Amino acid sequence: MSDTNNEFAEKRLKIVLVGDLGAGKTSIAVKFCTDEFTRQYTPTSGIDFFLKNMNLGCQKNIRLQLWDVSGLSLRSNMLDKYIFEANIILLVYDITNSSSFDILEDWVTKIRELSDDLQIMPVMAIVGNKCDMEHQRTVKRERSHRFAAENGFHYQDMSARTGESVSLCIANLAAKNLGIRLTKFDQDLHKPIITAEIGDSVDMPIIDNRKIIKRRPNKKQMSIHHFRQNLPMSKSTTCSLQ
Ligand SMILES: Nc1nc2c(ncn2[C@@H]2O[C@H](COP(=O)(O)OP(=O)(O)OP(=O)(O)O)[C@@H](O)[C@H]2O)c(=O)[nH]1
Ligand SMILES: [Mg+2]
Repeated sequence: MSDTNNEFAEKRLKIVLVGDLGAGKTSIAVKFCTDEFTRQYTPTSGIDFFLKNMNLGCQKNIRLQLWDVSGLSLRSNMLDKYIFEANIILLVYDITNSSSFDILEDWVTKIRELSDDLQIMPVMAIVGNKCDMEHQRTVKRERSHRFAAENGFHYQDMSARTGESVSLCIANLAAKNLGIRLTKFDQDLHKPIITAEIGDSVDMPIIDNRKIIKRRPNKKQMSIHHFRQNLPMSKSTTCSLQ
């Protein structure tokens, strides 16, 4: 097949999200696929599926299937089916809840047992979710980074609420899996436009090395349009009241 045809040939990746109840797996999948977030917690029963097409660098038409596994599935006899032929597994924990981090050890052990027969090992990443609540972090960074390094996994903090690093993390892992090199420009396309609710509990101390200062009291919403440094029109970060 010629390079041009190859560029448009559909590629599929199966991405499985696992981790404790309430860690934020569904919220990450929803944010990634629809750019929405809800505070309401509705536990996933069994498994949910999400689909998104994306372009990565010069590779068009990548079909990402997200398998959103319930936190209860650690003890389910369906888990082997859920992770079968996975290309990427995201092990999600909540940075404000230590037990959600501790239980990752059990998830890793179980997945390793079940992956024994697999021909291709999936790319695995530890995801520290809810990083918009940095002030309530109970799992030390060194601990989570060490755990990832000891197991040979990638590591990423993210927030399904603000969207920070959600798309970028998945794009980077997908690109790695497909052997695609992403330029800084490609990566910038996956950085979110972050919406902060002023006077609310969202804490975003540093975004792209720029400090965001919350002003209060103010009940209005502020959108922080986060212009990307490398785009032609991007010279600054602007804030606007809606
Ligand atoms: N502040 C904040 N809250 C979040 C974030 N992600 C998820 N939540 C909240 O955490 C709760 C649980 O999120 P879910 O995405 O349903 O958790 P889950 O991992 O899918 O849980 P199970 O389906 O039970 O396994 C919900 O109330 C979400 O609104 C985040 O990044 N920041
Ligand atoms: Mg869920």
